[in-house]
Amino acid sequence: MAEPKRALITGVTGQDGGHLAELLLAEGYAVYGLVRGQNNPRRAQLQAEFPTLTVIEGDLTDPASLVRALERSDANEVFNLAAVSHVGFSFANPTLTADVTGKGVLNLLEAIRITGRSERTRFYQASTSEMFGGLDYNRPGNGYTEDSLFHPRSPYGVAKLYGHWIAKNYRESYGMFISCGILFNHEGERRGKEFVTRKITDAVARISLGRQSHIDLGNLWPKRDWGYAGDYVRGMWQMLQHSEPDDFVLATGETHSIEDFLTLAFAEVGIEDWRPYVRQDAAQLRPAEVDILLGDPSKAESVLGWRRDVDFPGLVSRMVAHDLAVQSEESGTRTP
Ligand code: NAP
Ligand code: F7E
Repeated sequence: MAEPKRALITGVTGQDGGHLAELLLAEGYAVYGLVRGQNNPRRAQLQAEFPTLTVIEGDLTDPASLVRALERSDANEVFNLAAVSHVGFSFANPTLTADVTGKGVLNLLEAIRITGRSERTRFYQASTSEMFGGLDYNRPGNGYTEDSLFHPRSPYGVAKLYGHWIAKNYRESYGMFISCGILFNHEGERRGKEFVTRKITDAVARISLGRQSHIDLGNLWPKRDWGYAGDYVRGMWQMLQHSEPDDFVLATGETHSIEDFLTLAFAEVGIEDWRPYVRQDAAQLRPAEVDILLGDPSKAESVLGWRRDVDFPGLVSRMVAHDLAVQSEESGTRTP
């Protein structure tokens, strides 16, 4: 019987890490997940959900821990999902963001090289639409492609651009199998509540159950190309199964404002006018905003056969349904 493929996921405790672990375990992989910190609160949750996943302790800023993680997992496929990933947080923590989201990529690539794994390891780098910037003089037209101009608008976007280019450089310099997925916003039940979509669906559920009065938000006009995370991790995996390493945009080809998201989310609980429930919170404003993001996934669709199953209304609907179920259960357990 053939040996199972072995995958190492960094950022396994994050949104995409959970979806990807689920997919790879279902595909029969032996899955290893890098978990940071001496007492990470998400570790127990991860092990409860995926008992067959092997946790390896390590941190993208600690090169020796990455060497050990590669030696222990002996992974054929490495998915680098770990990052400081919140754009607002990156403005307040720019050096940390550069160290983890930027230089962390280099640390992991070097660890692959110095352990002699360059030729037998396929590497996925989690690049992002935040590299495009989406502002007046670099607007998306019919959608950003793999060849569009980059103009990042945050320490996060700048750090990701370094990660993107160092990954491409290692592909070109050392012939390594490295693919970069330029992923537009993707959301779902596993999304952190620090991101606007989940913050809204969590609040909508609480408001409808009388457990919260309003929601504090920043800018409501920015537009994003929002897809479902489960569809996007399938695309990541497809990139590493392809015959050649390359860069691919994953997006829906549609863009919607935060106001659009609010309208659909509140409608799910029968509230037609969301305005009385939303307050402006200056603390959520960023020093520079990304006005509009829209991606063109044609290359991934034609070369990889990637497609998305969940559309924008379907995404909002499943997130609200999930948060309603979570909140109802919590209310239930508190009822005497
Ligand atoms: P996420 O939920 O914020 O997860 C980030 C992960 O990185 C967490 O597991 C976190 O661990 C880990 N991490 C942070 N600092 C670390 C460090 N120093 N060493 C090791 N691990 C560390 O992010 P996501 O939404 O799943 O996104 C996955 C990747 O795709 C990220 O690189 C993100 O920047 C990128 N991306 C995301 C989107 C999107 O819309 N979701 C779009 C484009 C690109 P803890 O649990 O310990 O904090
Ligand atoms: O903000 C506005 C905010 O934090 C979306 C990350 O996964 O996708 C994500 O980055 C928009 C922005 O996501 C609040 O100003 C208003 O215009 O949900 P977000 P993001 O910044 O687009 C990209 C592709 C990534 O790569 C990142 O890792 O919503 N906004 N009010 C708010 N945003 C937040 N978080 N909270 C608010 O209260």
